[in-house]
Amino acid sequence: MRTQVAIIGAGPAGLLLGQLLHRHGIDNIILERQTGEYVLSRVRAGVIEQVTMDLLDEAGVGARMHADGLVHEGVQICVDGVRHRISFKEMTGKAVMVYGQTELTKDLMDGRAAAGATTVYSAHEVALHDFSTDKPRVTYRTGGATQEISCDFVAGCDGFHGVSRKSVPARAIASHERVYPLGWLGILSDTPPVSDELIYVHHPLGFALCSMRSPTRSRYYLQCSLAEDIDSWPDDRFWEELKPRLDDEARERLVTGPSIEKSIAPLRSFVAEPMRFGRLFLAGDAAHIVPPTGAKGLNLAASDVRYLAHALIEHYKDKSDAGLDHYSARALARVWKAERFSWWMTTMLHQISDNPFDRKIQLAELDYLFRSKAAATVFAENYVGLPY
Ligand code: FAS
Ligand code: PHB
Repeated sequence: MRTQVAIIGAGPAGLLLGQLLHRHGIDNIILERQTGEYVLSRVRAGVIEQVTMDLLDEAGVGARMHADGLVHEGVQICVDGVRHRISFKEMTGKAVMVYGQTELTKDLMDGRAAAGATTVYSAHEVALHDFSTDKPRVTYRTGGATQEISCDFVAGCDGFHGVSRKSVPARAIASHERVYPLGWLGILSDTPPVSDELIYVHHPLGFALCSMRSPTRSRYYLQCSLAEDIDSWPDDRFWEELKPRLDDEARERLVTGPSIEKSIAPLRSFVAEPMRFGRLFLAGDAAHIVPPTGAKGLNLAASDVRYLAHALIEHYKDKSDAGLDHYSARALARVWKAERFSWWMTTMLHQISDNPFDRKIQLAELDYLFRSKAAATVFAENYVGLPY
C-alpha cells in the first residue's frame, strides 16, 4: 500500500490530523491498535478550548459539539468550604466548552467514515522503518498477515505508551518528567451535576473535582494514592469519600447513583524533545503528558495537530518545508506553557506535601488568586487556552 501520510493512532490527535489532511486532498491512512469500540469506551477529557473548537469546525466535525456542548464562562475553586468564582468572560472575553472526549472522538470517527478515509483497527505489531530517509515505511499485522505501507511522512499520534516515540534512537531524543505521588479516581454517573460550573476543590482530605458531561450526566474525581486498587472502590465508598470534601451547598445538591465508568489515572508531567525525527512527527500524548488538573491534554493534542496539519498542507500545496522545519519548536513553545499551568494547578490544589510550610504556600497562592485581578487574569488566560 502507498499513502502520503501514515498516521499511527486513532485517538483525538490521529483522527483530527487525518480529517484536516483529507479536507485538503492529502491522502492518509490511520493504523489503530485497538478496536473502534475500545477507543470509544475510554472516558477522558471534558474541557475544550476555543482554539480547539475552531479547529474542530475547520475539520467539519464541530456541529454536535455546538449543539450538545455546554459553554462555560467561568469556573469555581472551593477552599475551606467556600467557593470562589473566576470569570473567564470578565478576564479574557472568552469561554470554554464542556464536551466529553468520547463524543469528540465519535464525531471525528463519523467524519472520517463520511469522508471514506481508511482507518485500520486492530492493527498489531505496528513498526516504523526508514523515517530518517525520504522513503519511510510502516508495517503491521492484521488477520495474521504482515502489511506494509510506503509513505512520505509518518505522524506518531499513538499516545504515551505508543510505538512511535519508542522508535526514535535514544541519542536523538531527550525527555523531561515529573511523576506526582498521586492519581485521580474518576467516576461517571447519570446524575445531575451539583453546580452549573466546574468546582475544583482544595481540601485537607485531598483534591476533588466536580465536572459534568450534560445536565443529566456528572463526572467526579477524587485525589487518591497510586497504591489504590479500583476494585476496592465500590460506588458507595466513592460517594462517602467525596461528600466531606464538598462545600455545604454542593453536598446538599449531590445526587448519588450507580457509576457507568470508574477508573484511576496516574498524574504525570512529561515532555519529549524534539517532536520531529526526519520524516516522523510526534503529536499529542505521544510527545507529552500533562496532569489533567488544567484540562490541557486533549487541547495540546489539538494544537500539535494544527501546527502539523498546516505544515503538511504547506509542503504539498506550496512546496515549502518551512512549517515542517519549525513544527517542533512551535509546538513545544505552547506545550511548555501548558505544562507549567498544569503543574501549577496540580501543586496548588492537591495534598502533596506533609510539610506545613508547603500547605501555607498553597493557601497563600489561592488567597492571592481570589483577591488579585492580575492573578485571576493569568489563571483565566491559561485555562481558556493561550493563542497559537
Ligand atoms: P490517545 O492516547 O488518546 O490516543 C492514542 C491512540 O493510539 C490510542 O487509541 C491507542 O490505542 C493508539 N495506539 C497506542 N499504541 C499504538 C500502536 N503501537 N499502534 C497503533 N495504535 C496505537 N485530558 C484532559 O484534558 N482531561 C482529563 O480528564 C483527562 N483524563 C485522562 C485520563 C487517562 C486515563 C488518560 C490516559 C488521559 C487523560 N487525559 C485527560 C489526557 C487525554 O485526554 C489525552 O490528552 C488525549 O487522549 C490525547 O490524545 P492522543 O494524543 O490522540 O492520545
Ligand atoms: C472532565 O470533565 O473530565 C475534566 C474537567 C476538567 C479537568 C479535568 C477533567 O481539569
